[in-house]
Amino acid sequence: MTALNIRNYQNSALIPSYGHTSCTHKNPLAIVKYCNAPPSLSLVNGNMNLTIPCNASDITEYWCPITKNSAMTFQKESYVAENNGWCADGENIFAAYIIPDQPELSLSSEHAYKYLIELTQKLGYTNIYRIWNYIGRINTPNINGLERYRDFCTGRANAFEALNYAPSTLPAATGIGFHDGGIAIFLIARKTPEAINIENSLQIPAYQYPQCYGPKSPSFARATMIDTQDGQRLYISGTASIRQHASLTDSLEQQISITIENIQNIIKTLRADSKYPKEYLCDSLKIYVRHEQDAALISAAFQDAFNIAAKNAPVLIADICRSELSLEVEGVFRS
Ligand code: 3EB
Repeated sequence: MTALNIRNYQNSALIPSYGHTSCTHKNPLAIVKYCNAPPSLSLVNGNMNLTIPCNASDITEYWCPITKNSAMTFQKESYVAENNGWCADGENIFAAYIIPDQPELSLSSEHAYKYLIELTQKLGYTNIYRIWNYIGRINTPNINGLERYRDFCTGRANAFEALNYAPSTLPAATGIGFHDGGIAIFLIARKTPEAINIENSLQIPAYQYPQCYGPKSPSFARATMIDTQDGQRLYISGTASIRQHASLTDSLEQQISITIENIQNIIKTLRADSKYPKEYLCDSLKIYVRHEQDAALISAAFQDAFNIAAKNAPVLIADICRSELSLEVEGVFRS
């Protein structure tokens, strides 16, 4: 496997967009469909098509490189097998791994993470700046009685430890559950090395959660920011109603307002630091809602709080990694 040497998109980054107007999603590296279908990977017109099983939603997400000159076209290189694949443009890579369902998940999760990290190293896209994890039946026990999310977290942490990742170098991530399937993991990475991982002063780092949440803590930062040829992009991790390490779940309204404050606090902290830009605009959100009947209230609150149109803030009906939580929200902001 050799990656393109042409840095035709130097210092660009992959961002998601949604909907069906093809002109605004020109030349994607990957298209992710969240719909009622089994997990799958395929190559279509030179880009990767990834299906994530999501019973109650039908969302299409396009991963395109951003550049100042939007008319620019670029070469792509890709490889897709049954359970893993990638598509790259010389600066950016989108890589995915599907783990078939099984009674115990930590060893296969460790293997998938090692595979993906080593793949990015081999191809030269060493700066992994954002990861997504979609886990079938996330809140149910595995064959040994350990919750499947905690089982997955163990394997993921073991992979990062084995590859000598210091906790502070872990990128932003999302951990979400769908009704069936094993695990689908995808990541975005690039050749330009710098990334800033950001924590939230209202929460303890996830990688320091106490053991009551599982044998190994979740491996992710609250946000990752990278510089691009078109300003900064801030990738906010899946964010929920958690303060320090405890879930706050008195009411749905409380979960909404705590989650909004958590995202706002990350941005507020950046704005207060003279090293970083002063203004951040919301490019897109992805809103995960456990109970379909809560979707309208939750999505209206987030559209309002972050001044974002509904078409750029899709709602997915999904399970959240802590069974007591009703929502989790991720997003991309620009400076
Ligand atoms: C939390 O803050 C909520 O395991 O990759 C959010 C984002 C959550 C990512 C992950 C989990 C993950 O702990 C859950």
